[in-house]
Amino acid sequence: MSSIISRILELKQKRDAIIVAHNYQLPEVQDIADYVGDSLGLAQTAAKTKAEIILFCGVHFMAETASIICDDKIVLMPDPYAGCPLANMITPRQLRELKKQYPDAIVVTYINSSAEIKAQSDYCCTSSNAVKVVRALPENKKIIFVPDRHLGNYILSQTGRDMVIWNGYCPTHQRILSEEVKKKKELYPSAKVVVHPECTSEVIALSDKVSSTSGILTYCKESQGKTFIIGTEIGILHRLRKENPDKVFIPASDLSDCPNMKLNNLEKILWSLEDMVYRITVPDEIATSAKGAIQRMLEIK
Ligand code: CIZ
Repeated sequence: MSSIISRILELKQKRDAIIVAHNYQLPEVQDIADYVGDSLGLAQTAAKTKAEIILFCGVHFMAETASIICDDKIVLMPDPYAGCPLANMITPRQLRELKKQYPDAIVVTYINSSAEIKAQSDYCCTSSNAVKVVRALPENKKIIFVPDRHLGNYILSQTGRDMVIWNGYCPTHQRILSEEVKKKKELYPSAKVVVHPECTSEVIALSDKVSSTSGILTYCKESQGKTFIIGTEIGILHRLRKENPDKVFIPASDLSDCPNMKLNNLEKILWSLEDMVYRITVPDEIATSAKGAIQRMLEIK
């Protein structure tokens, strides 16, 4: 074991910390984590832990969500600059103005958003439950969906609901081009194409399965298929290959690499535990309203 890993494990015990890592993190970060998953799974794991400190390896909105759900714990991020461009594509003022334009609409917000945006929302959703959340809302109601236009359009295609969709997008998923997916399909004709709903509608149209990261992992594990073309952030390939050594996983694009997700590394994890930085907190008033939107989502069965 490398000295950096043994020092992290030693400090983790001393500080009473757990390390949780998103499915898009660097392989060595995933391998050292106590739990690897999607943002909601990570926040729920954090909420259940008895550890005092949660070292959250992901991007800022994910650590914020953990801090909202587990307000009695210390949430640390190894790199405070690991932000999310999609979450930054709508500001609280812009959402306030949109709500004024459609005062009767129900606001559904993707988990990839800041705490302030969640606080102004009626419901939160993740990529795994977005369609279910929207289907559960009264049919006569208009729905404002923020901030991801691709996930919004995917929900619209599945539900046919009256939706106002914000024009945000994830730059990493936007880089997955339908032309590239077509070429990969020609190279691997028996492969299943499995994509994330943050992909463009052209890419989604070429897929066999559209799913969140946890859904992608489950689908590939349970499928009889042997080869899969994966349309999401390439960090997920590590877990897919580790959990399915007899299957072949091909990235839909080599460019779908999120630079923010890759800011966390072993050195920064060690420094974070040494110096107890960088603490993520959310002001009480914002946290209480944001928690309401998250709880209403969790109540939808
Ligand atoms: O909720 C998450 O963690 C994100 C951003 C994607 C996914 O599908 O897991």
